[in-house]
Amino acid sequence: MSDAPLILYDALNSPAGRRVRITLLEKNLRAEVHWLNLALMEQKRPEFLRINPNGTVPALRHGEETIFESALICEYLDGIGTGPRLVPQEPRLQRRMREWIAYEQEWAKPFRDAIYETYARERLRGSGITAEDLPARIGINTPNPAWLHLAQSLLARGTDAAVLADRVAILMERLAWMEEQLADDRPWLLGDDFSLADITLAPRIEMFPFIGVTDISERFPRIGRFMSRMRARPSWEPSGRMPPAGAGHT
Ligand SMILES: N[C@@H](CCC(=O)N[C@@H](CS)C(=O)NCC(=O)O)C(=O)O
Repeated sequence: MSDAPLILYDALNSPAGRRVRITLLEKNLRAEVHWLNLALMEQKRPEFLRINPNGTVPALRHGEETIFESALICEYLDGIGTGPRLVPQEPRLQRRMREWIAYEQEWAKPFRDAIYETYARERLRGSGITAEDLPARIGINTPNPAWLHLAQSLLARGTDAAVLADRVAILMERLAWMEEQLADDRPWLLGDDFSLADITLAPRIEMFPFIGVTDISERFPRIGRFMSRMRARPSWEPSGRMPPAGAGHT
């Protein structure tokens, strides 16, 4: 195993990034974090696309290794860190863990639409950037006009309440399955043992207030209890800490 430092590319309020931060803490590992400014499309810089061709955070560099996709990064960290395994050894449980990850990845899509209607738009507007500044501010990060157009459309119009309501309705439908799975009062998604399934779902559920849904625990009490257990873990609070001021994020 490389003894090179772990370098994490991450962004403020990224649920996918928080999975990696939780895993680092659970596995007694430390990483140097590079905070990218998603509003300014730093994740689309050509040099970052060589690390993650999908242009999203998180991504990890470890010596010669570069890894993208939060679940794959977390599996890698589980292999190199210390402490209880987060990927179960038993094939049946491993399959179920991957099913939870696939479940979340599917509803990350409507969630992303909802984020564009809410937090992403506010983040860009709140950054003080004007429509006139935008081509230059985005242009230093990416030559791809598609990303400028996306930012321009966010700045130009307000929230589409109908799109937001539809995406929230889809997300509530998806969460009903998770609530049903927890009917047997298991402490963690795979049963008694904490795993990457829990680390995958919890940071996403924590993001619902960002799209205006503040009553998840009332709508889904078992998910609410799952989140309370998650928040009680020593890795939860530090994994949500803000980057140091001036670290280039919004
Ligand atoms: N499936 C990916 C999702 C990554 C993702 O969507 N990251 C978001 C932040 S949570 C991002 O970088 N968004 C910026 C963009 O899409 O340009 C993973 O789990 O790593």
